[in-house]
Amino acid sequence: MKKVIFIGPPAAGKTTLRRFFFEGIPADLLMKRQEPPSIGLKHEVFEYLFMYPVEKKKHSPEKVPFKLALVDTSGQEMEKWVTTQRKEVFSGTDIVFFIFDLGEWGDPARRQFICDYIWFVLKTRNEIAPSALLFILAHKYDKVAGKKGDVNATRRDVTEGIKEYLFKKKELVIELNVSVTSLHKSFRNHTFSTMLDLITDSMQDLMG
Ligand SMILES: Nc1nc2c(ncn2[C@@H]2O[C@H](COP(=O)(O)OP(=O)(O)O)[C@@H](O)[C@H]2O)c(=O)[nH]1
Ligand SMILES: [Mg+2]
Repeated sequence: MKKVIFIGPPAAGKTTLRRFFFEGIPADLLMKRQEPPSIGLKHEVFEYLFMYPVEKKKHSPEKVPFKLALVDTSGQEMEKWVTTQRKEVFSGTDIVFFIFDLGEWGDPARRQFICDYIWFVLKTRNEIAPSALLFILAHKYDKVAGKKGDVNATRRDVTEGIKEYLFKKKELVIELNVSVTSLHKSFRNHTFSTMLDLITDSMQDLMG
């Protein structure tokens, strides 16, 4: 059983992405639905089966059972979140998706919070699940895209911003895997294939 976690600040879009990607619920329907935000550390677990296309020499598609855990934490709780729940969430994890709202990236205080959160995730990953892969999703690109939006420029800006923060504040030099996503009409196909590529590539690596 593989374990995937979706982690990040509340309202980043984790639940929506889960339903869009794993449950095939139309994005328009998801974006219309206003669910009350959950308060406090929320840890939900879902079980899925992931399938691969038939390979030449094999007769049936490969199936990989995996567990998806969704974790929300707000600022104050991150500090408190140090013992049992941290272990429960990270132990045995194969893939970590860190999801944040790009609409917050322009605000220096929120940007710092996001970078701190990533640092916390990296630190916890290193202690509890050092071989887990980390993928950062800079989500809700539609909020910042504008008319001449350039996904790659945004991706570079976010990647460099996080790396610079980790270097300056934490003396950490690290390569990061950042993808820009959105469920807006014009980006949802890109988002779906980005997530599919990240998951299939890493599942294949994990299966050896
Ligand atoms: N503009 C925009 N809003 C989104 C997108 N994805 C999700 N949302 C909205 O963001 C809000 C929070 O989403 P949710 O999945 O509940 O966040 P979670 O707390 O991380 O699970 C909801 O109102 C969603 O409709 C997106 O790509 N663009
Ligand atoms: Mg949620």
